[in-house]
Amino acid sequence: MNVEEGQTVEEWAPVTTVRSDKATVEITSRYTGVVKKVHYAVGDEAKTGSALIDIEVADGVADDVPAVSNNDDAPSAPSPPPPAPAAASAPAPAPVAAAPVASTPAPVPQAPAGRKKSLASPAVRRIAMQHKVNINDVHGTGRDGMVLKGDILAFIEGGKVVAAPAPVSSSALVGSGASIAQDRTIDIKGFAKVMVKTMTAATAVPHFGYCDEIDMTALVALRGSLKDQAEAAGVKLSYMPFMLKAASIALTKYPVLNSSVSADATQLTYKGAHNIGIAMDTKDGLVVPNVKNVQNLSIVEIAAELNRLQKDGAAGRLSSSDLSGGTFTLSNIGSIGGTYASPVLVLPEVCIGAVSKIQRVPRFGENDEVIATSIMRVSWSADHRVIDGATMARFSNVWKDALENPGSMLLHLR
Ligand code: CO6
Repeated sequence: MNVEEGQTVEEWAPVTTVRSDKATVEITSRYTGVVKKVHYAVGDEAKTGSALIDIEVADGVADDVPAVSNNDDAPSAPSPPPPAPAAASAPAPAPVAAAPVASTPAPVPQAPAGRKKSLASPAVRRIAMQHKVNINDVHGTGRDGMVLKGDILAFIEGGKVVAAPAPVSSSALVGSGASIAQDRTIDIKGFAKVMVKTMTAATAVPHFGYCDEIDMTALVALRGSLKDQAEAAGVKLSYMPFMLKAASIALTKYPVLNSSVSADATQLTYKGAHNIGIAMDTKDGLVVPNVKNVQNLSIVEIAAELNRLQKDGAAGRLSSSDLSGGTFTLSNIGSIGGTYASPVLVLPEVCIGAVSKIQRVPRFGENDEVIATSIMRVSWSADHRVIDGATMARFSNVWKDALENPGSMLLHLR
């Protein structure tokens, strides 16, 4: 919660962040007024349609501007507010666990009665809120006196306020290096709570594993020669875009691996789009956004979309669309380390692959000479109800061949 009882809150100011199993959504205030009641604590699960906070409006008539979120998943427009002094309530989104937010800003000073309200975008209001600046005190230099980000920063630099401390994520406790002096029990919340649900359901499906090693020597050289060029065009080019493209090529050949099984396991749907999910390690935990329609994208287009997802994932800004509709998943645990893994399916998908760190290791050449080779391992898991080992192995061979001979991917240029 960004607000506490007794605090003055401005219309559009961020009230809290909520998280569903599909997206993280910021809820902004519908009204300017005083927070009379906060209904949920950080980490609570809010019921759909229930009030998050009660706000007493200051001027006797509640504003009729609906709350919006910076996310596509904003709740629908609210019902008309009650007249003051009745309490007005912010809407609750779909079943959620609120995101952990540690710092609670101090009360924002109220604007003098009768003062004209400043114009500003929600993003600028958020910056003002974060820095405990009353936006009505800031001179707006934009059109019609609109307050811009620069106006807030200039106001702050004028020495009027002290910046609020950065919010601390609960995951900052994980791997912090601090030893635990005493046993401590915490609630499982946020993405971890979603993971409990999805992984428990997934392990009810019979998985089998299949592993292989890929000679990445040619791809390491190719990426090395293209990396700077891509970077000059504003795109960070890692190995993942090549792996996604290679997967799409192999899925075209073996479409059953891009299918989904109905909940009652009576139907199999072959998916037209190759929406390839990427397991992503974020400060809030594991998320799996997907790159849509990889079959229609060039490698640099895949890289650009991956860059965006990584940026949005880091900022906790992934949308419901980013997180849904996946048809196949890759997990690059090798960006952290490791050799082999046992990935768990992202239901209702039927296949997931985890790749290892690329390592320089000795291998024999045709004449038994020892060659320094860049090897990456892949560990596939598939739904054994509908996929058999031979299909998995054939698919993996096509994927491996594309990565070992990256020039062949030119044939699939879009
Ligand atoms: N080997 C060697 N070097 C690598 C590798 C591997 N596998 N992966 C990345 N890199 C390099 C990459 O090329 C970049 O190098 P430079 O461009 O030269 O700087 C660098 O490492 C950083 O890459 P980055 O991680 O930023 O980008 P990438 O596109 O490779 O990966 C990501 C994006 C979102 C997949 C990754 O950042 C990430 O979050 N990985 C963790 C995924 C994860 O947590 N998986 C676990 C899911 S649960 O699978 C599971 C079965 C269990 C273990």
